[in-house]
Amino acid sequence: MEFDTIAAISTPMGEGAIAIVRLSGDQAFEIADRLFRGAGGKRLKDAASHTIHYGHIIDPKTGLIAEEVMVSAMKGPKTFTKEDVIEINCHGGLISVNRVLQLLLNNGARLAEPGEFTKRAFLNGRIDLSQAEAVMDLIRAKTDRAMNVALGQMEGRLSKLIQKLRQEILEILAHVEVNIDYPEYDDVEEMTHHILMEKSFYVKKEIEKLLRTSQQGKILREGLSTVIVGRPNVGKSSLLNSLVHENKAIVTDIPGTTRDVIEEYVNVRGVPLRLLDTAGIRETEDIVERIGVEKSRQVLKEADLILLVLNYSDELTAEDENIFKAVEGMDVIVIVNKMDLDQKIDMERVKELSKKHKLVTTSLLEDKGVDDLEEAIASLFFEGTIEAGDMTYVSNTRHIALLNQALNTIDEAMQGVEMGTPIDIVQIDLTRTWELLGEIIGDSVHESLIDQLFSQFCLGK
Ligand SMILES: Nc1nc2c(ncn2[C@@H]2O[C@H](COP(=O)(O)OP(=O)(O)OP(=O)(O)O)[C@@H](O)[C@H]2O)c(=O)[nH]1
Ligand SMILES: [Mg+2]
Repeated sequence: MEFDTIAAISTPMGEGAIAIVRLSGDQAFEIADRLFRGAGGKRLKDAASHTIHYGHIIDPKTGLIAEEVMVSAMKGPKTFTKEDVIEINCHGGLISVNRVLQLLLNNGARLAEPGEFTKRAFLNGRIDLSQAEAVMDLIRAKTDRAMNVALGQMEGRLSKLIQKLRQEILEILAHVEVNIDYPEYDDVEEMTHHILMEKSFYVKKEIEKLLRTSQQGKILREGLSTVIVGRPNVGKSSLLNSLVHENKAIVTDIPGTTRDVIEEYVNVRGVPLRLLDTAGIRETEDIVERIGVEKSRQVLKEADLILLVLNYSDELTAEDENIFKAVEGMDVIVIVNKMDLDQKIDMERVKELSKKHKLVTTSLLEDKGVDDLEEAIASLFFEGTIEAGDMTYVSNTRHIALLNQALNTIDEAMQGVEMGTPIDIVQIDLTRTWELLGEIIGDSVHESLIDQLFSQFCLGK
């Protein structure tokens, strides 16, 4: 395919040591050569591919030096977009990169839309749609695990699986075709029935397996939203600090220290957590604290996991009991903290309240019990549901929706066979399943969807 030549700043806006302006398209070398003056008058178009060159960007109108640069020259097809690509490394700083970009735009390049470089990689057949989406996930990954999932997807792990399933469906369709073309053979019908059920069952199971990973996939990508709650002064902020191994939250002996929700990302034994420390929940006259308490109640509702902290050296109060009520039915780990002090809490009552939850005891001051807590978090996450370490995770909402639809259509096909529905009706359901799976990797997707998907990317990617 032939496209015009696009340009964009590919590094984040702001000050940095270097910033990169990227050009992609047939004219990339020509346009760059209009502006670039290398040592000894060297032209980029004569340079060997995948080499880097020192020189200056000259404004052709004034003849003045606009910027001192290093230019990477990469000829297609072994580039990100499969097109000719030029990357101009400028000094970091808004003025300098913008100046270079402006000159490129004045000399034949067009400003790229968000995601247009990746879109070209897709349109030029270097990657499929799920791989392109993985590029975006990779940029947004907040945890190591999320990064690995995205990398796996970018390498095409999910694509291969989907292709395999589509191949299976094609084979089923071939049998159906035989049945339609040669209905006069009696045994054909029986055989088709058998093969159809067997293969469809396999495809269905595989889709279900993928869908089961989707919850974990989402968590791996965004982190398990984990909220630390409890009365003031029980040690919530101390808990956040000990889980992230850093003093991120202010800890004092004054009840009501934390006023706003504090957010930190941390990896606990392979489980990515988005950890939220909240203001201690209590009735209060202090207006700032009251807003904080209200926020605590709100984040509570959206949590995947609750760490409910109690004070061993204090009696249980009505507020503690209320917090238990508020988290009923959620995944909760109850933490009885300050074990180093004298007991005042009624442990029998705590155990009763924690019947459906995990219970650990800690002394955060003495750094005791944190291991047990980490263990409890990891086992909650990995218990039963998650399988081998490097399996393929589905984490993208668009993929999940398509897989769900594919599951429905294959179900309908199977029900049709069971009920003796005419085979050409079954064929329609099977074909639809094949198409839906194709949409995941970008076969048979509508152009407007492609535009919309890529527009979610950042500029210059
Ligand atoms: N003795 C003892 N003190 C602790 C322990 N954990 C925390 N503390 C102390 O308890 C006080 C309160 O700790 P924070 O972590 O600020 O408590 P919090 O729950 O965040 O309090 P608010 O933000 O006010 O709701 C501090 O003085 C901590 O040093 C513990 O295990 N033992
Ligand atoms: Mg606090």
